[in-house]
Amino acid sequence: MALQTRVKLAKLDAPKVHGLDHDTLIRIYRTMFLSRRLDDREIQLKRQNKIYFQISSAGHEAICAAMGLFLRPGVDWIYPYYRDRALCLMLGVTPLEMLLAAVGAKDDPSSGGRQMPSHWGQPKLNIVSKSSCTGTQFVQAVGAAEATLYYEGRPKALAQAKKAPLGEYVNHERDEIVYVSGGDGATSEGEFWESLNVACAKKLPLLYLVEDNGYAISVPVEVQTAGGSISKLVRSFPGLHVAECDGTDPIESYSVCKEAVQYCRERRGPALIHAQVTRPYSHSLSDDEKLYKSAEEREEEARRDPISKFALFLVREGILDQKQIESLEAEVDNEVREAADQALAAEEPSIDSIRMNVYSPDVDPASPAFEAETQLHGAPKTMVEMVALTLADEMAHDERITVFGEDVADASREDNLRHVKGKGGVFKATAGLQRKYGNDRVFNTPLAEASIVGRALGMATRGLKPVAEIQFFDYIWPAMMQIRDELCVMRWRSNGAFKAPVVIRVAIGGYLTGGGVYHSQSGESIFTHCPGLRVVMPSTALDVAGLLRTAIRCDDPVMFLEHKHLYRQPYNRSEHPGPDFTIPFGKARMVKEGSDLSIITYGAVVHRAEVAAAQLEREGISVEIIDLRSLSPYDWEAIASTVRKTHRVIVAYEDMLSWGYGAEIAARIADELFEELDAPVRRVAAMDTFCAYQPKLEDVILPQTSHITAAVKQLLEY
Ligand SMILES: Cc1ncc(C[n+]2csc(CCOP(=O)(O)OP(=O)(O)O)c2C)c(N)n1
Ligand SMILES: [Mg+2]
Repeated sequence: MALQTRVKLAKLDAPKVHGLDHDTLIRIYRTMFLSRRLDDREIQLKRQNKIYFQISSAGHEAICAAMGLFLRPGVDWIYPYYRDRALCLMLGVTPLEMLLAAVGAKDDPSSGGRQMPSHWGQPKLNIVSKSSCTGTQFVQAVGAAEATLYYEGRPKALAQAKKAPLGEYVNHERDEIVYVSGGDGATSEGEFWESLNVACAKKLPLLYLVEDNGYAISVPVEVQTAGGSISKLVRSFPGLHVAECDGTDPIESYSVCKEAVQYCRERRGPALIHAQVTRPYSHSLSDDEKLYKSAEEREEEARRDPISKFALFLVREGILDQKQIESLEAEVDNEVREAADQALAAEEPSIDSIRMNVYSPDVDPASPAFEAETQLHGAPKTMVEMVALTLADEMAHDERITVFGEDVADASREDNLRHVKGKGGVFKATAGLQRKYGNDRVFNTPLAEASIVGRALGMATRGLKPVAEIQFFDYIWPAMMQIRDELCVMRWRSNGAFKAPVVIRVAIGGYLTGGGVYHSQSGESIFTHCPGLRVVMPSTALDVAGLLRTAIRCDDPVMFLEHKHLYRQPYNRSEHPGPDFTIPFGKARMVKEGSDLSIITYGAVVHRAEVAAAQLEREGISVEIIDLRSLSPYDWEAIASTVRKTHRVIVAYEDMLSWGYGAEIAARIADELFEELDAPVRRVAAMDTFCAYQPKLEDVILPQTSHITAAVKQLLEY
């Protein structure tokens, strides 16, 4: 291998320089230079229109190469960002693999041509797929570090995770650590602060590297960060080891990384390195730094360039002479040329492949494998009781399951458990679980929704099965980017290398009396609009049992919408259907057969439709009701067959009338079943405004039985 050829040039009995032997110093330089040359080559290819995007690691090579000496590929868990090329080279990502990503080749191991270059990801090296979002990685890395501690105490969970799909990449070692990096700009994201809070509170083995090149595109660091120094700001986090270094100097970086890595390995808590680096090549090829950086600044950066500085150092210290440097560089150039030639000749992904890995290829939650008979027993349970019972059943045999969110534990202060009944969720949906399964499996989180979902994703990436709770649908928005850009996309963007089988339970919906705009909203269509995510919304306790179990046993992210108004109703209770009762996703429930008209509905409107149908029955009108219960996927067969039977259809839903979930169903019926219709498709839905606190106002906003009855009569007049 080329690297070894060069290493032989060093004198075997050479003394150490700053604690580093000559081979290591040469290895660092070679990696830094290779990183720079790969950037240069990509820039050339971009200018020749042979690749489509370029973002460089130039200026960041020294700190990244130094860090790479301490992280162990396939053992430590790595959440790098796009300027970590030298680190990834150190860990074993090859120049060819990097250039395969640049050309968007089928065999690009990070994404199969789906993501931009420099979005690293390789499961065999524990390098977790990264998105383009600045900052999302921090909370995911927290989840990964929580998995480290969890596996330490729960070997059975590790064994179970290894048996699941992609289990070949599940691993854990006693002194492993998690690494996460980002730029100075990314530290302004809330997720950075949310992550530090949890990492310090839980003393996680998490190493942060902030690569501060003084700019976030054109925004200078003093505008980005109060006082201009992130390390100054974070020094008061308890237990956080903080160090600052010149990240353009590999030797200084080496000693700082060594100490920080050791701190994390010894389980003393998290560490943060603030490395001052440069950014000599503009933000990306789409940016021109001359538009906002002065000539003096750019000259100063050039003087600090890590590559030229370190080459000079090696010559001055007598480690390599000028000729040896030139020969090393020529060798690297050859390596890059060969890799580029190979990458340019590489096969492109097939057009058909675009649909692959949106969902799990291993577990199909809509398949007959999830059909099961009920074994009803015990007293009837409400919907909310059934949530807790189903979680308890599944947790009993699957130690990978963790349950967390705001207020979900019985009591965080364990001593109190002897004297108090316990909270177990604001709706009691998780009551008793902490008491039964321990506070490492069931725990409260800080009030920070992005980190709840991000942590869940980090745990799921490492093989756990998190069931996270978002207390109210109205407060899901801080987590939106973690859901839409991370959870939903993880499997697809890594071309099936990583997965995100998280269950997010969310209390949703109105009809509350006094809920108001922030405790009553719907909005399921926003999430059914996200490929990669399964969305279900049961309206009975029996469906809760079946669908929640399927959600947990499936291998995709699932949003499990629990209607608050239905939690404790007497009319939808059920006896326990047995510990293995599952219901396939995408299968509607026939609530009531009828012949004159069909109502397609779900959630709290199901019962309103039933009441309307009972009234209409007395007037001789026969209504068929379909409860979709699974919104993505949904049961088009059931919809089509009821429309073919009655030829008149109402789509009734609590979401907004315009662009709400039912609008799409109505559009598809009009589009594909037009010939079957004897009347236009009608929607009965919420007004396009907000749920008000005043009950009278809420009544007019949300769909009511009377609205359904009126719509039925109107349609029958056609
Ligand atoms: C959440 C999010 N907002 C905005 C962007 C657009 N964007 C990409 S990189 C970047 C600047 C990042 O700066 P910094 O964190 O300092 O990293 P650097 O590129 O300087 O290494 C911005 C604004 C993004 N990718 N993600
Ligand atoms: Mg920056």
